[in-house]
Amino acid sequence: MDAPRLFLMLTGAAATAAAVSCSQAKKKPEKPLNVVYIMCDDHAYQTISAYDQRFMRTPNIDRLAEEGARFTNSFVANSLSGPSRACLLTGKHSHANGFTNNEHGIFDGSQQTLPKLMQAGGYQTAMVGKWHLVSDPTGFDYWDILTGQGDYYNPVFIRNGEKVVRPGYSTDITTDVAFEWLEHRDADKPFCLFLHYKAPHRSWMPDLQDLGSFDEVTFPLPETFYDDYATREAAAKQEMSILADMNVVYDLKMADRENEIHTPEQPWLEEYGRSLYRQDLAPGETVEGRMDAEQQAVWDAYYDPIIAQFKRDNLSGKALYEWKYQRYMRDYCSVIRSVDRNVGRVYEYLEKHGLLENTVVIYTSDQGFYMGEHGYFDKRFMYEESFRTPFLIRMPGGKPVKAAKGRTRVLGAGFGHRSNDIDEFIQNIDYAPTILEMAGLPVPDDIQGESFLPLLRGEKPANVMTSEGKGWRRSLYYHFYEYPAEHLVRRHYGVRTERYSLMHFYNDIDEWELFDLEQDPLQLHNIYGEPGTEAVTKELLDELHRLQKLYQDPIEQTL
Ligand code: SGN
Ligand code: CA
Repeated sequence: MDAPRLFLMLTGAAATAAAVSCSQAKKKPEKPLNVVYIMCDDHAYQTISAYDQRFMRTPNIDRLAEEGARFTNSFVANSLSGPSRACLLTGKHSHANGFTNNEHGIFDGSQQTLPKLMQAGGYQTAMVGKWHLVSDPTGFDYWDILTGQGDYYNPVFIRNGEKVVRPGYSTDITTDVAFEWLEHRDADKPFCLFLHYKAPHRSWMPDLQDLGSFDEVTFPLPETFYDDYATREAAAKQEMSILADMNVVYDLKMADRENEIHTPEQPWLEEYGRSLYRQDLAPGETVEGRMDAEQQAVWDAYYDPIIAQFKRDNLSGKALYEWKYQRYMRDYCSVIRSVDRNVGRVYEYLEKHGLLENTVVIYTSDQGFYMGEHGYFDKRFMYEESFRTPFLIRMPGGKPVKAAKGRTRVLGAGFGHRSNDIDEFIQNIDYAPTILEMAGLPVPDDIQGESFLPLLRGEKPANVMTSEGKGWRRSLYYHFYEYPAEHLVRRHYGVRTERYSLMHFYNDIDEWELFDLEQDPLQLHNIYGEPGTEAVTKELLDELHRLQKLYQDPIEQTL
């Protein structure tokens, strides 16, 4: 098939924007559309200032939204790395693409995927950075992936099957590798680049130049920080509590070269934390995935006085809990500074090479993340903070999208409405069909997601079968499987509508939770089974069953 043409596929506002800014190019042949898909690992929308201004500024990421659209209701299908990546690649829910959890999953790379379909449509495809799907990537002309979770310092990559250790900081290097590939690509063909940063995954190790960036900041505690989980048994049953489970050594770096920190409540955890953490730092025989001596010296010079102070203060109880939160936020936000800087580098590269006019740039994360809400870190739950994921898109030409008036929805903290906000529900199974449609390529019938390109054109799409007939999606399906496993979040599935979120935790627990997001946006009060909720519960259960049938989730058979 011929390389697709940008102006054939983008009609309406976005295409006009591109056409106007390229007006002098009328006589020149139309340029095909390129795709740069940037995905971070665990990037909470709460720490993107386009979404939330309580914590930090991300000017480069925000710029993408200003020159395109901000999706205010963007969700994942299964809030975990491998499964999310599999949803992106296939446009299908976890049970359908076969990759349900990180612990036992091996992605079946022989199946139909987005990069393969792009290749077949004349695209050059590349995957750079975190892959996390165990089997070797397929469908990419070039792949250069971090091993497993990847390392922050001097990371090991596998480049088309061959091991390469690259000195420096992971986020910078991942961008450098992408630039290197762009330099050597065939400029006569369009490209689709997947740029997947490891950052800001646990244990939130900042670039040396960003150490201390937030030392003067005292972060506000989230409203639900002291959640007592009353009415929510499943919410209480987890190991992702900042107080109880975040490790002061492994996560918060409170061990210097000589000393061990002793926490009476969890001595084994501290021990585990120390060996893992210092191992990441200490230069061993090689620096693969570890710091070299010079990097370590800068690192220790920053942390040593903080460790000394921590020991002197000998905090406990509430004071320790809040101290942990502040340290967590400082490290995490410092890691994001480098991500934002690198998004700026990508933008500059595209600008310098005249690619901004015909390249769509997407910024997202593999899932949301808790920044202390409900007292948590990590993700997994169908609760809003981890069910949602940021999704910002810069359209070719850079003109803000004029979104069709959406319906008013319950939004999270810090959202103020903008004219280029798209409020309709999108989910990560929609990315593949959207990208295909943007590229002017056919979307195979077995893809479960829907293209949201019409939303970007300011149109109201009518392609999804909803409970009320055809229209755009009015409910979302979710299914999380990784249990028993780290963090101990129980298996659950559920449905979310504009107003309600219903979830069922199963396996070694049988718990239903229902939230009225209009009355209780913070999800503190489970109203499942309360008198007066019978009708809405029935409606939601019907919708849940409809979605499980539609997507053919085998769990439907057990209900
Ligand atoms: C690691 C982390 C977990 C995290 C998972 C999954 N532990 O196992 O805290 O939930 O990754 O994250 S660590 O001790 O290795 O840091 S995911 O984003 O890859 O799904
Ligand atoms: Ca992740």
